[in-house]
Amino acid sequence: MKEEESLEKLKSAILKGDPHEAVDLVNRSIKMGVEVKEILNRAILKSAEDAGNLYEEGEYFLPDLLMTGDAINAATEILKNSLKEKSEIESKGTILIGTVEGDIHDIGKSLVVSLLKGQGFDVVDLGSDVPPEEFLRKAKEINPNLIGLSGLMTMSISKMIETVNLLKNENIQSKIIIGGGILSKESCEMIGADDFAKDGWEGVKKINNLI
Ligand code: B12
Repeated sequence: MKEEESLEKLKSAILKGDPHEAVDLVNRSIKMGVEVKEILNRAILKSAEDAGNLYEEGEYFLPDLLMTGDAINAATEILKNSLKEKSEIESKGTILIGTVEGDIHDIGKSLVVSLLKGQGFDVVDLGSDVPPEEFLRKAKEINPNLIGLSGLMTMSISKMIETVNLLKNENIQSKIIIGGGILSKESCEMIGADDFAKDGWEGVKKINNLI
């Protein structure tokens, strides 16, 4: 099987919501020497986008989205180990991260966590559906160099604004980066964050610059 064919099959397996086939195809792609970033961008993120479009068009329903989510989760779980392997000994800084309140999407955020750990950061992951007060409480406790807020839904933007406002009003000095496909330069300015990222690699690059 060629690289292209393997990634095409992986996309179909995810869209079918078949975690076992997805895992098998990720392993096969890795064995073939396909880079982790290629597997993610060309197959996993692409199928997530396709599933989202099918959902918007009324072709997919919530159960389909759930099955796709399971397959994405299973596929990314294997990649996380490869992303973490490069871990350095000395810490580059501490990062507090979580998905904002009302939003349970956490697959992308967890990938970013793995990428950051692989880059040598200490990461404290608050999980998903995290209230602004929880970000504040933990920020006061660990004094992170940077706080990352994740959100995939349009309505998460207002929660990001609330969270950033609370952190700033309480004089938290950590840099703030927001991530998720819905974000733009304009929404980033509106939210009051220091920067935003549409994907994990861009995020890591920007975090390295911010810290
Ligand atoms: C899988 C999925 C689900 C799964 C989530 C499982 C899980 N544990 O996360 C389930 C089925 C549970 C789900 C539920 C819902 N979903 Co949904 N879901 C998706 C889907 C198909 C894929 C998301 C995904 O995992 N992508 C793969 C990961 C790897 O990519 P990512 O999350 O974008 O992350 C990358 C970047 O964004 C970035 N990043 C992410 N976070 C951060 C943070 C920082 C700090 C940085 C630097 C970078 C960064 O780096 C990551 C790696 O590159 C998207 C479609 C899409 N286009 O995104 C819809 C989508 C996000 N869902 C949507 C909706 C509407 C819902 C529901 C409301 C449906 C419903 N009727 O109940 C619920 C929401 C429930 C809630 N309260 O949160 C909409 C949101 C629309 C909008 N604009 O508001 C989307 C866009 C689908 C669509 N097109 O309509 N969903």
